[in-house]
Amino acid sequence: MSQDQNKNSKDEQLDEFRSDDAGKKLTTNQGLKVSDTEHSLKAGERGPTLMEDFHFREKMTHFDHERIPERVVHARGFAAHGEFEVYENMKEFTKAGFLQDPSVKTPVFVRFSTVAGSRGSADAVRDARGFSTKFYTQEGNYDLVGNNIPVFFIQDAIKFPDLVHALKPEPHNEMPQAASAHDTFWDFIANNTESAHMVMWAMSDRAIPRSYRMMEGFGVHTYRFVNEEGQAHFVKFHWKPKLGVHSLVWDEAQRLNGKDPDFHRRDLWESIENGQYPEYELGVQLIKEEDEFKYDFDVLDPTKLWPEELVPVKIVGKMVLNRNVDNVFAETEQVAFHPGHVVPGIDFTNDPLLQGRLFSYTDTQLIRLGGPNFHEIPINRPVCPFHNNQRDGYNRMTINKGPVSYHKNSLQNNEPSPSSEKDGGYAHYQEKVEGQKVRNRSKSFDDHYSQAKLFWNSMSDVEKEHIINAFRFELGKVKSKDVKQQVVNMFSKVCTYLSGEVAKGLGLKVPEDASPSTEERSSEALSQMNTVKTAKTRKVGILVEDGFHYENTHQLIKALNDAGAEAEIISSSQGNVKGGNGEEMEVDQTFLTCDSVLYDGIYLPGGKDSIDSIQSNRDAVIFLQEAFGHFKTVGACHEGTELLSTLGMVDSAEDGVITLKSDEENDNFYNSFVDALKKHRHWNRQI
Ligand code: HDD
Repeated sequence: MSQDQNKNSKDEQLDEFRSDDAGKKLTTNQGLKVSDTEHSLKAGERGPTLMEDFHFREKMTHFDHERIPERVVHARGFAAHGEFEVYENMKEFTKAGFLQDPSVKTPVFVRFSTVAGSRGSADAVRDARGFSTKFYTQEGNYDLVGNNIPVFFIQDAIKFPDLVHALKPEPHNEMPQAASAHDTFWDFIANNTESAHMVMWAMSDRAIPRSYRMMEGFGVHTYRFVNEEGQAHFVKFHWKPKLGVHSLVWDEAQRLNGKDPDFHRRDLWESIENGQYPEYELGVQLIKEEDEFKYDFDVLDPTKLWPEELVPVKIVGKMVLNRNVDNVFAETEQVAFHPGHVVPGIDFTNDPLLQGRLFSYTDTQLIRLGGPNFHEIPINRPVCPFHNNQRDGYNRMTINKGPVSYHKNSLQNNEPSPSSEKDGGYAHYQEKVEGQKVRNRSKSFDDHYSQAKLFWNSMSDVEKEHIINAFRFELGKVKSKDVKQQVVNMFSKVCTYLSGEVAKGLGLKVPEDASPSTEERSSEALSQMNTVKTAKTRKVGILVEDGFHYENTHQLIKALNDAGAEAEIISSSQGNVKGGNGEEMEVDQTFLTCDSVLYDGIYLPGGKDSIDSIQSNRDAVIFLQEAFGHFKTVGACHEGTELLSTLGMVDSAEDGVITLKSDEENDNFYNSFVDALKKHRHWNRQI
């Protein structure tokens, strides 16, 4: 499907800056046609290069300056264009223009990222994921700069440099890359216990998403919606993926980082190229201003979520990502997000983490993008006009006409002139603030453990086991026994079963006076077991060799395609593979070019020769065993079923092992395979 049909006002604007070199003559940056770009100008064929070789100098100098500093956090990211539409008029709550008219499509640019790793690190690491959305609205750019975890490690922005120093590779040896499994991170956690809640999320499956298309996004902070009448609501933002929330398993994630370090970006890129556009619904939780103190958490505390059972998520719109970037550096790398980019109708609260972010993001772009004119970079330009008296600076592109660049003036009728609120001028919400200057935190931020326990209570047994193993893995990599013990002591305040199991794996003790949280509530929305289940966009690997059962393979592919899933033919060599009756199929991947971790399910068609070859191919057998070990749907027909049972994969629909022994059960088989694929994983095998 052509992405050209998804053009919008932002794309039209970007068109002015796009350059297509195909069919063009090579020139210098000054437009001079170049006669040769393979040989530098020399004094004699074997002589030295001449200083006057302007083409060499320009080419080399530009290359020498190609890199810019990577982001201090969220360095590794990938982005796409799309659009957002609101489902219903939101004027009761906010006057934000892009949330009024369901017929209006607002262009968006969304960048997903990991937090800790550098730009060249791998995708499937254990980490929070960034989820940043730039809405190019008619009232200016609005940025929702969130994560896939609804809470944060710290409560005050002044601690952010400490957190990041502890999380990033240790400075003396720059290890480990893109991982929190090391001493300084866990030392920080144990000594900054407000992090307990987010650590629970980071140790859960949420931190190893199956796809950017299958994770939630959260604005994290409490913001304010303000309507035309000046009435305000506290608001939290959610992105809910239409494909549900799904994760990898840890062993699979680690393998993926070697087999395909670009797994998540490839997944996003390919799904957009294939026209399977990722969709997310925008949800809001709203609390009336007068209910600010009604809850047992402080609405300003970014380490707390609002349980959906207490404050339901109202779904208000939908975002579709339908266009890949043309150039990753120009767009994904140069995009500059900022939680302070707001539009009328959206305002801040006094969340001390948010307040500090409002400073940090412009500051970081100044060094990263080289000066104060980064708003002029094409990807950052609003689609509405912008005018002010700011001038000059590195890389200024706008040519401002006339002598006046100050306010107030009479020479230019006092223009550009501020707008009244009625005319769209931004007016800050008139919150009453008073107090003494203090450097401390409100007592209402003191409860570090109740919501960590709420999260734990909400997990299924399988999810709990994953969390225990994640703690064991991470702390198992920590060298300081003292730090490990401190962490076990800390999480004993969440749940002594959790800390006991972790301690058991690490040879540590749970303190006798732990006094764990007494929180008994749970929230269904927090467990991934309750998410949307669909076969759409799932990828199935079909293992075949010459002599395979063509008809059953063909039918399974059809059933998968009908359900919106995809299949790839995997064999020992590229080219065509022959079916038992001479029919041919093109091979997509070989056992060398792919791996089971790249698929959601595996199918093994029958055909004696094909199965004999697969059985004697170590790579193919490992392929099957790994897929089964990662709880994926495994299916087979005829002779394939025998190989599965030889490998200990017992035929059981409940366990996601779907087999077809006789052709009479055909229809049932294909439907059962697709149904099993919908379940994402078959945890019965774990219990
Ligand atoms: Fe941040 C980048 C999300 C707290 C300082 N942050 C950055 C990005 C995301 C977040 C998604 C990548 C943006 C992109 O794709 O370009 N950050 C969060 C969330 C936070 C948070 C959800 C807590 C609720 N951040 C936070 C604090 C500070 C920063 C408390 C500092 C006071 N964040 C930055 C930064 C970055 C950044 C240093 C690095 C690159 C950039 O801004 O553009 O300014």
